[in-house]
Amino acid sequence: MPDADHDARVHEYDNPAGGWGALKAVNKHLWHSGQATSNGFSLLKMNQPDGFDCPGCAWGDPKHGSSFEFCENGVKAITWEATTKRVSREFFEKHSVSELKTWDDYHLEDEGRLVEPMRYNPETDHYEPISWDAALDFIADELKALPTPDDAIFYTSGKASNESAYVFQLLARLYGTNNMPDCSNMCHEASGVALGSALGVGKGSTQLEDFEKADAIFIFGQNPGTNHPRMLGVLREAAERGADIVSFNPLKERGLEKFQDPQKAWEMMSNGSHRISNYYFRPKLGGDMAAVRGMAKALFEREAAGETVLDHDFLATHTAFLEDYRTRVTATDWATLEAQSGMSKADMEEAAAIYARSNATICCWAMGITQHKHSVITVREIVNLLMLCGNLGKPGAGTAPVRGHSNVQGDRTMGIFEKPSKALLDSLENKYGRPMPREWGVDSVGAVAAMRDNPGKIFVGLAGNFTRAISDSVVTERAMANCRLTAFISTKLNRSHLVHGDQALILPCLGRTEIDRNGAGKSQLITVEDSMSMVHGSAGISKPSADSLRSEIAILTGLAERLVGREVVDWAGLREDYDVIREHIADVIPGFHDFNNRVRQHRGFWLGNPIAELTFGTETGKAEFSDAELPEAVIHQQMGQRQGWVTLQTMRSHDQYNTTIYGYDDRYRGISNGRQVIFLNQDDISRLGFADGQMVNLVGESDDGVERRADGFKIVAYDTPQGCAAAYYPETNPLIPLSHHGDFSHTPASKSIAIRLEAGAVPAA
Ligand SMILES: Nc1nc2c(c(=O)[nH]1)N[C@H]1C(S)=C(S)[C@@H](COP(=O)(O)OP(=O)(O)OC[C@H]3O[C@@H](n4cnc5c(=O)[nH]c(N)nc54)[C@H](O)[C@@H]3O)O[C@H]1N2
Ligand SMILES: Nc1nc2c(c(=O)[nH]1)N[C@H]1C(S)=C(S)[C@@H](COP(=O)(O)OP(=O)(O)OC[C@H]3O[C@@H](n4cnc5c(=O)[nH]c(N)nc54)[C@H](O)[C@@H]3O)O[C@H]1N2
Ligand SMILES: [Mo]
Repeated sequence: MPDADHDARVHEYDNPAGGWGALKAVNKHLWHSGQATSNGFSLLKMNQPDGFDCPGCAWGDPKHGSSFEFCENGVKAITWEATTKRVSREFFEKHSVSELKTWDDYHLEDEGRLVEPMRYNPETDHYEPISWDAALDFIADELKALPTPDDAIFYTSGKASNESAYVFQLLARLYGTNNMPDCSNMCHEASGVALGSALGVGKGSTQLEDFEKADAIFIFGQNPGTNHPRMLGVLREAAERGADIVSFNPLKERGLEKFQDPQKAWEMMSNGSHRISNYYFRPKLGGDMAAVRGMAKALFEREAAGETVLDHDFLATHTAFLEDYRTRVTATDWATLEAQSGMSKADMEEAAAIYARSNATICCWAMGITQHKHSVITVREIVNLLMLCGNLGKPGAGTAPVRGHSNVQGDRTMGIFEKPSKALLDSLENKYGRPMPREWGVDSVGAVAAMRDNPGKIFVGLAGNFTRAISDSVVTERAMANCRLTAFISTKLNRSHLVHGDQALILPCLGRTEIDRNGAGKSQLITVEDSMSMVHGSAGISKPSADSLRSEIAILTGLAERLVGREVVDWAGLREDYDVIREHIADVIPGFHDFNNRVRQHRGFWLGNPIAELTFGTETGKAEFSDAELPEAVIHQQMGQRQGWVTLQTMRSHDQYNTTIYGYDDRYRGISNGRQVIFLNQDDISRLGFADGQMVNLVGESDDGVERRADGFKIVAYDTPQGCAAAYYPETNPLIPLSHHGDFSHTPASKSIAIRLEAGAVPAA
């Protein structure tokens, strides 16, 4: 779907992140929603104890005090959901599915909220209304007709609440499968795998309070100015009290440079700002493992020269395999580290010196680390670094994998996982007295491969836009079309509804901002878990967009009644009172005792983390060093050997939430009115024989016979390291082969894609 209507413009943007630019954008989005006043009121209830959890990112809420935190992108998330526009049955009557397939992501979602269940009619190629009962009967009958439950796939996006996620995994497992891929498979999976193997728990170890105590905060591969804007306030406070903020990013992201706090009147009036990072390192794509290893090498060298920089007590008491690691690092020469990281030895030594002088260090990271082939061993390397100076289990220090979707971490805690632990399955069996499936299921990449290779499957999506979010769009779309049924529980129309199986259903649900009332009229509470393992409640405050909408839980329990019956679980009881779901959770999931009371305490409760007590659930009972070898060559080195090729990272613009596109601007990077741009280093543009502003087509690898391309991109000369290109996701997903994913994590390697450029059509004047 090349976007012919938009021609991106490029301009200088020197302003800080936040500030007046953010206020202006908020104003625009409030008006676009069609209900500026009530949405303005809603904002005051966002992330408040008696309000709803921001449906944006998973950054934590403070435990103390009031926290009206201004966040431009939080505003976009709520105004996008709380719009006055509706996708009615007349809309579907007017537009065939084939026609809608030619629309871009922005225009599909901008039509407004879905209002009633719809079923695809292959004869007319239109979606047509269907009653809730008929829709749920239909899915249940289709699922029952499958030869084996393992022919069904139940996908979850991280927007789903703890209660929805718990009910969804329960219905899937009672039905008989662990095929539960989720968006985490495309996101922080590598963090979970790496942290689990190094420390015994797959979650971060820091709390928000730790950011107030850290001497140094390292930020690898994350763009908080756009994706976690509330983090900027915390970073700014840290910078103000003199902590070192050290960024590692190939791009100079504005939010990591300077921030104007819209809540500080004086700063706004004087148009001032505060700097965020005082050190900014620019590795090449995929170069972080080498960069961190270089830091470790510098520390070992200083020790060998007689200095004491390591925390010897910590290392002796709490860690295992240090000597294997030291041997590996010492044997790695600086030239290799420089070539692979794209950083100089002096830079790595400087980063090590900042680290060594800090008494408490936090390492944050996000997609720039996890979406590579060698992501798991890169996360392990970051943990290695933290261990060297004892930065685990003490205030102001630890790991901070900054999560994406507002409840992606909670969904996993609730058991949404294709590789469930024995403990979880035993606990479910104990509670429900039924055998649980023991064989592991498919993850996101595995689901596409399964649907591609074996027609006749059923795909049920709880939130999200799977078809658009996963890699290899052409292959994925063919795989979805192979299904006998695709069904999505959604708030907005997206491409996953249009690339359908033989049969297809859209099941529209309430959003998080809306009041969810039970049969007796009582408003219900849901809960979420943020990146810092804080669990808190969320209750909508606005009137539902349509009376015909159902809550996710009403839809899921309705399906469960039909599919697995009422004998094992009183699904109606769960539906009528989510407190009852929480009682089930308290019985099955560790850490949730007395759930209903604790979640109603001011700002909820902390699930705890054994690492805070220096307890490690590993085989050795200690924090384990990884002595993994560096990859032989990372992707930018491989592309350097191939004439005409560069490495592409796919990232978010400031005007999008994953596949939800709010607009065509990327303010901080100076782009407006278009998304089809490719950021390239000027040397690469010249070397490849193109010109700044020229239109090109992007071509990916096709050695398996699949043609991979994305057409109609404008070249933008940009300050990015040589050989390292950047463009927005999801338009670039057709370029990523399904098999190009992280070792041990299966996360599509969305930040290291091999591409070449072809001259494209010249745009009409
Ligand atoms: N407004 C908004 N908020 C969001 C989202 C959204 O789309 N919009 N998405 C949510 C979700 S699900 C997630 S997972 C998070 C994503 O949050 P981020 O991880 O911040 O998302 P990306 O835009 O993918 O940004 C990746 C950053 O890593 C850098 N990078 C890329 N490759 C490398 C590398 O090899 N090394 C280093 N050091 N840096 C690299 C890029 O230049 C970019 O700054 O945000 C969440 N919050
Ligand atoms: N190339 C590339 N691909 C990537 C990434 C990348 O950086 N590069 N990032 C990956 C990452 S980190 C992630 S997390 C995935 C995201 O993958 P997903 O989570 O599957 O995608 P989203 O775009 O967040 O889903 C948007 C849709 O969710 C539905 N929705 C919104 N709110 C609600 C709600 O409250 N309830 C329900 N039931 N539905 C709702 C709406 O219909 C909307 O259209 O994409 C991944 N894909
Ligand atoms: Mo994500």
